[in-house]
Amino acid sequence: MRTERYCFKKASILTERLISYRIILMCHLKKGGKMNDSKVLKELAISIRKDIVECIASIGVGHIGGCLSIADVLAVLYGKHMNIDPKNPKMEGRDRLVCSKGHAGPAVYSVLAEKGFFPKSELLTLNQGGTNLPSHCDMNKTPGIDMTAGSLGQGFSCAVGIALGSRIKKDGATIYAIIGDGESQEGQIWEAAMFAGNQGLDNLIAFTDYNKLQLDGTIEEINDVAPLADKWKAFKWEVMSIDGHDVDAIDKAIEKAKTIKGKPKMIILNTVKGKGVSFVEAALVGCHSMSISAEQKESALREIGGAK
Ligand SMILES: Cc1ncc(C[n+]2csc(CCOP(=O)(O)OP(=O)(O)O)c2C)c(N)n1
Ligand SMILES: [Mg+2]
Repeated sequence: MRTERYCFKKASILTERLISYRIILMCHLKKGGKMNDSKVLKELAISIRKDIVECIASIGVGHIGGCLSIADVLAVLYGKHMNIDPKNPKMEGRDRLVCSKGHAGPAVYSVLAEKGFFPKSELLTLNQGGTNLPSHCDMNKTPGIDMTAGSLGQGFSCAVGIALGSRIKKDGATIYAIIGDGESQEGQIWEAAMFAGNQGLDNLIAFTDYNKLQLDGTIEEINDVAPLADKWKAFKWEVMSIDGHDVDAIDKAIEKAKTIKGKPKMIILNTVKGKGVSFVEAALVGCHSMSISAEQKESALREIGGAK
């Protein structure tokens, strides 16, 4: 009995220590600390990937490929750059993220849960009756989701509108948007891009998840968007092209983007659809929406690794 109580006490102390360690690290990042940014962001990306797998496996099928490809950019945005408050998701003047490729909802839910917008256990309710986490992003359901998306092309237009509104209000917010490379075939993307470029919306930082795959084939064979950088430049955007899985490169690109005035910024993320889980990566176009068995879930979690 005494031994049991002793073990329980020890376990609670350990848990408390782990929690406070995480809080200290997160506070450190919030204050703009540089020490070990890279290590902490990489760890956050690992946690996000594991959460994505758990979340999608809970219902057995989902857009796992396009979720895993944006885990690193989400880690850098939410781990370091975004001015947000999980206790006050509608905070005035907060930075926004519009995930215009709204089918990557589970990736955004994972980072929101990591940040404490809602309990991580809710991830296991994905797309089930009564859930706050539908398969595609819905701002009326999920705390921390800034724009409903899913009909490709539309979210990005909303991001441009939010950036314009924020500039008029002078609230100092930075508006971030993530669009897909397949999504970039939508005419609406280019209408919004032209408007943002002409308005010189420098509070808008967008990312293209350039994973070279869409729902039913490669981007190149279906309707090639290359040369992507030249297109955005022609629309009066500042453009950078980086390794979308290198958290340091993503961090540096965002830092640089924030200093560039007078135009919107596009950061092209060269990514791998399904990044981090080899059977998902290997499925190529088949990983767009994929079923995940209990065994596959376990093997994916083992492969992603990490401390938790
Ligand atoms: C207007 C519209 N057309 C079609 C779809 C169906 N759809 C959902 S995801 C997708 C492919 C998107 O490809 P991409 O943007 O490259 O996404 P990722 O590779 O990042 O998953 C399609 C065609 C949609 N959601 N909206
Ligand atoms: Mg794609």
